[in-house]
Amino acid sequence: MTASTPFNRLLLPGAAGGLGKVLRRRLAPFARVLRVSDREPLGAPVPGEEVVQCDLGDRDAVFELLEGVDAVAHFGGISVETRFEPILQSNIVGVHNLYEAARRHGVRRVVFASSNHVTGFYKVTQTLDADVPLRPDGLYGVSKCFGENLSRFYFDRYGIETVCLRIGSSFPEVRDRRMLSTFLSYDDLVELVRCSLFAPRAGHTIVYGFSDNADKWWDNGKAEHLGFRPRDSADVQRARVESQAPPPRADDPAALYQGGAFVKVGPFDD
Ligand code: NAI
Ligand code: 15L
Repeated sequence: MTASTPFNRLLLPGAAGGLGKVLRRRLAPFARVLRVSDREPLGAPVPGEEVVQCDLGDRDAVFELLEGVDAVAHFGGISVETRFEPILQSNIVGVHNLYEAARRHGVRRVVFASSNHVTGFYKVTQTLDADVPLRPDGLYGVSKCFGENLSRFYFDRYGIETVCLRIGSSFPEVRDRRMLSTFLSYDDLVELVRCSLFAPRAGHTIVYGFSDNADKWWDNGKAEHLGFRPRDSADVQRARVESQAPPPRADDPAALYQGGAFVKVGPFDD
């Protein structure tokens, strides 16, 4: 499979989300049919699209969703720290439903939107690679650890390839000082997804998703085979960001740890 031989049917769960809306527009050339899905309404399909409204927590619906699909770019789920119940349904039960359906339908490759929050309790002074022990910074991060481990199992046991994208912060622009390290531009996100879908050999790969920012926390040396080369950088927005707010207190946990404000959220169920 190369970029010149697109997939027959590529599935995009999470198509109504912030990143899903971007990918819905930009992944179309990668497949004969782009099947977009979310539990929220998605509007009418454009030519070359199929639209399926589906909750990932519904096992039978997810089984149907994967019918005829040969690759998945999975961007659906809870994307912030919150109570355990919604995280359980969307990011744990939902991801299990997705992989079981992928196995039964013979899907070959999944690109899984993991998160930097699987290692959010490392200090900002540390440089991490794909092999560091996980240190999630909340229940959301723990659920992404589950997705990474589940996808490892489905590769070792069933041969379904997955590229886990430990995305930093992918937004239209750099919003704060932390994002000077974590920023992933939309163009670089699309390129990372393209590389992850079409690399001749993916196996089970973990890659951090960040642009060519000067202040780096992550080392993607173990994902060289994807061929991902970011072209953008947060640094062109540095002056604006630094003028907007003073530096945080050095003893603020949100400044000490890579997970930023996520390390201070919760608990929820007291
Ligand atoms: P988002 O919250 O804007 O979009 C997530 C989408 O998933 C929503 O449209 C929501 O309706 C859908 N969803 C949630 N639970 C569902 C369920 N049970 N069934 C079906 N659909 C469900 O999040 P965003 O920013 O677009 O992120 C997309 C993915 O990338 C998420 O998995 C997130 O964890 C991950 N990610 C995003 C980062 C970013 O900077 N935007 C950073 C790290 C990871
Ligand atoms: C994430 O995992 C979230 O989905 C996203 O909304 C951002 O908060 C991002 O991490 C981040 O760390 O900036």
